[in-house]
Amino acid sequence: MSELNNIAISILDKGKGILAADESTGTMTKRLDSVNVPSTQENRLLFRETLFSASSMTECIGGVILYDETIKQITSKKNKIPELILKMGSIPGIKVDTGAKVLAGSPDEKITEGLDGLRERLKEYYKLGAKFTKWRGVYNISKNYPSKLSIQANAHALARYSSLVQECNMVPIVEPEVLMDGEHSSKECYEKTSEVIKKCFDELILHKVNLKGIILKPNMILPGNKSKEKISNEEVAKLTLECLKNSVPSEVPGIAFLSGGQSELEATENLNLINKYNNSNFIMSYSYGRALQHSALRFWSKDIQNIEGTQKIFNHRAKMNTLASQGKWSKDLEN
Ligand code: 5MM
Repeated sequence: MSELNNIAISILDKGKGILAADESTGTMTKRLDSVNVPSTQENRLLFRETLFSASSMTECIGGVILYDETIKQITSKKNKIPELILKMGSIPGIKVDTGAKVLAGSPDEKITEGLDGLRERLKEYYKLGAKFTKWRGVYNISKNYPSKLSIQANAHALARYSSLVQECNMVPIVEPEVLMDGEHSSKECYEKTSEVIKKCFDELILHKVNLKGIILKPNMILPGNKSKEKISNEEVAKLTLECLKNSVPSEVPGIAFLSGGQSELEATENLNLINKYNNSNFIMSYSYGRALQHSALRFWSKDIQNIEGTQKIFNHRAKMNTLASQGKWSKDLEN
């Protein structure tokens, strides 16, 4: 079991973070549509291969979360994708949930599916080279939500998933994402996120998950994106730290935040302040999708053969976030 702890720590060690490149084909198609690039298998591979062979993969990216299609693809240089990631000095991981579906009994909410046949799929991914996995539960905040039912059902699924993943000798990333969408206040985000995370740990403990061998991937504490409330980055950092200190058991080695729709700069600045104020033993790093790829994707879309230029942009974002994971980022480094 200390093997799992070693994997978790090596993914997040020395300011390293995670590249969440696990967009399902539907989400990736939306991303590519937004920059007018056709969403073909070849283009999805080309963009991802461009990122996975960038130099920051060695210095900054401790792990990459892949999607089922990507983990099975072969690069232009005839390498398997997990081999390329390993060769660059990073660790391949895989998203194993099959998506969030309407929750029966509370149809305005979602339950993440994918437990049926999971044990067999995990064995296959392990053979393909995955050392860690990801499962995301989603919760929306409004007057009556998240309901007890969605909090309970998603925590149960996250725990059953985690326990199967550890049985297969991989590290589960546990991602309960309280969405930023809505008019809610930062106080409501704080309260709901605390409740969601506490319930997840109750279930993880019940399912005998080794907490030293997981990574938690939570949202930061922010007001909703349609809220009138404005809070400073310092407040975001302090609220986030307080929330996690009160809801995450101390055995958990690392916390890797999702960006959740924050701009690239906001996600970096907030992470930096979190690390400046962090007086816990948790490693606080990043597992960003949009906040690592947005500028790189826009640049790449103008000329999809400009590998070097795209990598330069991606390397910069990765470097900024790795500095932020150590509380060493400052705005002037952005230029
Ligand atoms: C990369 O996006 C992942 C979701 O893809 P699907 O919705 O297609 O399954 C997502 O789970 C992601 O890993 C996290 O939400 C973090 O991404 P952001 O963009 O919020 O940092």
